[in-house]
Parts: sequence; structure tokens; C-alpha cells
Amino acid sequence: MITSGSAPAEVWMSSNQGDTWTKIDGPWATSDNASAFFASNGTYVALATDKGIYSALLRTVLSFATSANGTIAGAGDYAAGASATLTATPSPGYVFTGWTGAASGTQNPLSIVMDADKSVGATFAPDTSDSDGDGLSNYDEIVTYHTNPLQKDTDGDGFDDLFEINTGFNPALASSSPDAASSIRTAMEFRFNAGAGLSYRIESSTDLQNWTTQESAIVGSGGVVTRFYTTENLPKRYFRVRRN
Ligand SMILES: [Ca+2]
Ligand SMILES: [Ca+2]
Repeated sequence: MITSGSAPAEVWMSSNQGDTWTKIDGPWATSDNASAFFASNGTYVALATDKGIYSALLRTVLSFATSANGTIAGAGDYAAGASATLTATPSPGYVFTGWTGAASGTQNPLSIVMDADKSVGATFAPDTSDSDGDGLSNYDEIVTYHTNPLQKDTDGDGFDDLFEINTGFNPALASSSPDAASSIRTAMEFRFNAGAGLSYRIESSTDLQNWTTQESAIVGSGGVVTRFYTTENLPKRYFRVRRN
């Protein structure tokens, strides 16, 4: 691409767009049909058809395709053969995943050679890492819940973000807190007699076939041992006690 303008002070030409430059004597004027030129790094480049110079250096243009969830820096005009540095910056909650168009791979920043006009795009994806280890991805924290991805208890109310979300409270607002929220549940009381110094274990089952140890090494004192177990989501549950 060549940009029109007034006559340049100096005119240089190249046949290979970058490596070898030759100064062409002037004077140059628009009337000489130095009809188009541009300046780059202090060097003038011209296309002058009436002088038989057809291999004028070209300016290259780096442009970017619109990318969702991030931006790319580095667009602009470059002398042919110059390098351009592309830098992709993801929006908060996203990560850069790769270049598209005239660039490829995942290196960032990336240097490319401007040997032609180029258009580059970038892809970004939700950040699925969990920096503070609270069970919520960085994307969920930043984009969905507006919580701090580096702090388990964003609003400092004593409850982690995930617990607040699971119990219907706002993890980013201290005035919305599950603090002291209570409920009454029906439980089952299980009792057995345990001899002094003897060891027992409590097992439970939902089908009388497969038994799971609920508590082991219960040492008796010559009296009744009492335990409570929830019945929530357990329409059938059986208990037994065994001597160890
Ligand atoms: Ca997290
Ligand atoms: Ca909290």
C-alpha cells in the first residue's frame, strides 16, 4: 500500500522490499510523477512511474480481526520486511488460547515479519483455573459471581464463596450472609449397651446386604451408648452394632 503525499526529500528504492536500498537522485516533485510515497524510520520510499522505477518499496499494514473477550496490540504501518510485535491481552476471567489469521501458535507476545499486509486474530477462553482453591473457577468468580478469585471468602463474612452460592446467599455482599441460618431436621437415635472396656463398632446399611462402618473403636463403660444419624435422603437405613 502506498500513501499519497507531496514530493519527498529523498527517494530510495528496492527490488526486494527490505534488504537492499538504493538512493535515487532527484530532485523529486509531484510533477515528476513521484505520485506516492510514505516515510518510515526517516527513509522515504516512492513510486515514480515516469523514471521507470516500478519496484518501489511497499508499506505493510498489520490489522486485527475483532476478538471477543480480549484485545490485541501492535496494529499499524510497518516498512516491508520489518518485524511487528503482537500482544494479546485477555479480558478479566479469560485466558489467551491462540492466534488466528496470519499468525498461529500460542506464543505471546509474538514477533512476525511484515512481508505483506497481514490481518491477525486471537482467541480467548474462560479461565477454568481456581487460584484460591475454593471450588469456583476464576471465570466463575470474575464474570459470573463478581467475587475475588484470590480470596475464598470475598466478603469476609466467615463463609467461603462457594458455600454462600450453594446456600442462596450473595458471596460478594457481607450483608447477605448465611450466618446463624438454621433448620430443624428429623434424625434417628441409635442406642446399644456397651460393656466396660469392650470395643464396638456401628455399621449401617440401606439394603441389609452391604454394610458400612459409621464409627469404629467405641469403648464401652458398662452402660448405654447413644448416637444420632440423619435420615435425610435415606428412606431406608438400618443400623447394627458389632464387637471388635
Ligand atoms: Ca476460585
Ligand atoms: Ca463470604
